[in-house]
Amino acid sequence: MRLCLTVLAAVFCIASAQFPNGRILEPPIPHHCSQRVIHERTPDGKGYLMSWREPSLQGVEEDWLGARNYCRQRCMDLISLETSAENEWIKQKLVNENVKYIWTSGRLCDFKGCDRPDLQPVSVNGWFWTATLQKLAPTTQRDQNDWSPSGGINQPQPDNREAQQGGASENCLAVLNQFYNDGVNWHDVACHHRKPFVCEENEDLLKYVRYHNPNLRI
Ligand SMILES: [Ca+2]
Ligand SMILES: [Ca+2]
Repeated sequence: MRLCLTVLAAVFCIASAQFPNGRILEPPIPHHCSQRVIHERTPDGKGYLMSWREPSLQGVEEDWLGARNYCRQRCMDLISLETSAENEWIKQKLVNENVKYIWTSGRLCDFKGCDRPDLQPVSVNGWFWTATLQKLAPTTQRDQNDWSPSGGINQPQPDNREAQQGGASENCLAVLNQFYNDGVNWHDVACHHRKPFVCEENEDLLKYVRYHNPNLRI
């Protein structure tokens, strides 16, 4: 399977290859979309939900897929940090609100279709924002991303540390707040860890649900 190029396709077709353990990437649920909670809006009007501010999520942390699915059921997805402005904006929230870490939608391409020439080597060119299917800059372009210069074994991120130590591959992108006394910045982390998360409204999911539910206010 290739990386799906449209979000409507992505709603249904990435899941099987990405999550062989039977869990799926879930589609939006119209009534959850219409009742989605927005904690913050950026100047361009896009809405965000912070899991730690949501009373129904008190004490709840999710693994990467669980967090994505919570967001997607609400016509949102995990936050994608496409611009430096958005990155700095969310980092300031983590500092101000004393949040240790969050999941983002960033992921290393690690499934069927990732042998595409432009993704090679995958450890450098294979990171993308799953919410928008937009590639990140190569990990070697340190001024075009916010990977931490350090981590659990004092190596620049992404270091795939857990796999190096015999554990799971670190295929998901989290923002960590001084976890290794290394600032607030990006780390590759194994996707099974549970963390708070930030959802960002997803225009394509909103469009899709609006189109199929013309009478619902979304
Ligand atoms: Ca974004
Ligand atoms: Ca790491």
